[in-house]
This record gives sequence, C-alpha cells and structure tokens, in this order.
Amino acid sequence: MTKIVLLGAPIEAGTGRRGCVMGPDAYRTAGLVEELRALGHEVTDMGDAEPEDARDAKTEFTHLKELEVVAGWTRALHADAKRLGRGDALPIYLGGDHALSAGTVTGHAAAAAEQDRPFFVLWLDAHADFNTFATTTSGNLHGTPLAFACGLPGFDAYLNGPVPVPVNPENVCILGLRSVDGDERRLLQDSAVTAHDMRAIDELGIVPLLRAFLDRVRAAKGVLHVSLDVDFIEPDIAPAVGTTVPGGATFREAHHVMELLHDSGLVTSLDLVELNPFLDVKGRTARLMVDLTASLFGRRILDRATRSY
Ligand code: HAR
Ligand code: MN
Ligand code: MN
Ligand code: MN
Repeated sequence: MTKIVLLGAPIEAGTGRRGCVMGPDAYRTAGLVEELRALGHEVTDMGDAEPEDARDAKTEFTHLKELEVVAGWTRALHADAKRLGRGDALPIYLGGDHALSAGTVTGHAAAAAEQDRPFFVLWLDAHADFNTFATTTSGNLHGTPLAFACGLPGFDAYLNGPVPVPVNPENVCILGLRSVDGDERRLLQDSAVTAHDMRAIDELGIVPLLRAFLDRVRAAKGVLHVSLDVDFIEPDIAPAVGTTVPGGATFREAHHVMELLHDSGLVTSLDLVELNPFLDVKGRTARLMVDLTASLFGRRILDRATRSY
C-alpha cells in the first residue's frame, strides 16, 4: 500500500492553445482515484493548486508567451512540491501543460537535497523541453522546463532568482524523443543528459534502456521523479494532446515502462502532463493515462513468481 496525494495543476499558459486547463478534472472523471484505491492504495485528492501572482516576472525577450502566468505556476508548484517532497505520501501532479514541471521538478530536487538523497528524473516525452528563453522559437514555455530544472542560464524570472537546487543533468534520462529544435539539440548534446530517441528504442528496445537508468538510480540510492507527457505515446492511441508527433511509444511499450517502474520501487513523485481533453475522442486518452498510472502503481496482467525487474 502506498499513500498517494493528487494535486491538480490546471495550467495551459505554457502551450499555444487552450484545453489543458481541463486535464485535472478529466483524470478525475476517468476514475483515477477509484483505480488507485482498487489497487489498495490510500489516496487523497487535494484538489487544484493555484498560481502565485508573478507580475514581477520580466526578461529581455519579447517573444515569450504568458511568462508571468507560467512564473506564477512555477513558484506555487515549487513550494507545493518541496512541501510534499518532505512528507510520506507520493504526489501525483495532474496537468496541465508541461510547464508545470518547472515547479514540481525543482521543488522535489530541493526536498531531496534536504534529505541528502540523489535526485533523478525520467522524462517520457516526444520532446526534450530543453529550450531556454534564448533558443525557443515558438515562445511556448512548455518547451523549457527541463532546461530550467537542469540550471541552464537565463531563467531567473521563473523563481525570481536562480534555481535553488539544479538537477544534475547526469541524473536525467529522456525516453521517446522524436522532435527536437535546432538550437535545443545543441544544448542537449552539450549537456550530460541521457537522451534516447525513438530510433534507439527501435534498435535496442525500451526495456534495456530503462533498466540501465533504473540500475543507476538504485545504485546511487536515489529518488526518482517521473514526468509523463501524453505525447510520449503514439498519437493514434493518445490523440488528446496539442503537439502530436507520429511514431511514439506503443500501447505495450508505454505500459511496460510503467510496469518496470512499479517493480523498481524507485518512483517517489509523478507528473501527468499535456492532456488536452478538448481534443480527446470519447475520453480514450484520459482513460489510457489512468490505466498507465495504474500500471505504475501495481496493476499487472498476471502475478509473477519472480519479479520481472
Ligand atoms: N520544442 C517545441 C517548442 O519549444 C515544442 C515543445 C513542445 N513541448 C511539449 N511538451 N509539448 O513536450 O516550441
Ligand atoms: Mn476543477
Ligand atoms: Mn513535454
Ligand atoms: Mn511533448
């Protein structure tokens, strides 16, 4: 049994279109609480977080969209995540677009540092979200949270100062990449982030790539934050996302990742991001995300005599 807290983060300012604000309620409607309780977990839904006022958030760049709103969410969620990271329950953040992870990842990194635990991030995404204010061409700030969390320069507007505990890029693994911008690609290649694109998954298999990372987390006695972007998954089966890219993880690849994460016992916090219920087809994407979360929390096809991990 795991103690789980759910916190909604209905932010859509990081993306170029409307709809992610409905994400938290779509997860509730799709039965997330009931599914987790059916697996024997103790679940508390804390409702939705609210952004701080961040009208002071300013930069020299004029093409950034909704910087003040994103900064307000970053500050609020950073504080929420730092507090929840000190507690004994496992938080699931219900997005909301991926800009929310600027707050959750940096908040959990700060809480882990207080406890002298190495902090690791698994980023399941078609995108690297490794743009800075200087490199984003779209100005959509959901393309920036991982660069921010890793301490790349220029982001002081988000937390009104530097990131207190930047994530060590060596402790970050991205799985599922298939859309990276030009300058973003250079930043990623110059960093120590482990980035596995879909070709690597095709050639080597998603399981060995994930296992290698989990082995590192375990060896370091680390804690693991997982950030699951809907667009990690093949859009034919997960259409409710504004930034679909063909060639994503299959149904079984996505579930297998979740099953291995469960068996590892290493996950300490989770983001579910980018669900846009306005784009969904009869709730299927919301239900798939709930089912993937259930796999991460122990739902299995058969009980195995030996652990698969
Ligand atoms: N790289 C593109 C940009 O920065 C697209 C980013 C899209 N990000 C998400 N989350 N949808 O992964 O504009
Ligand atoms: Mn609501
Ligand atoms: Mn993303
Ligand atoms: Mn994405």
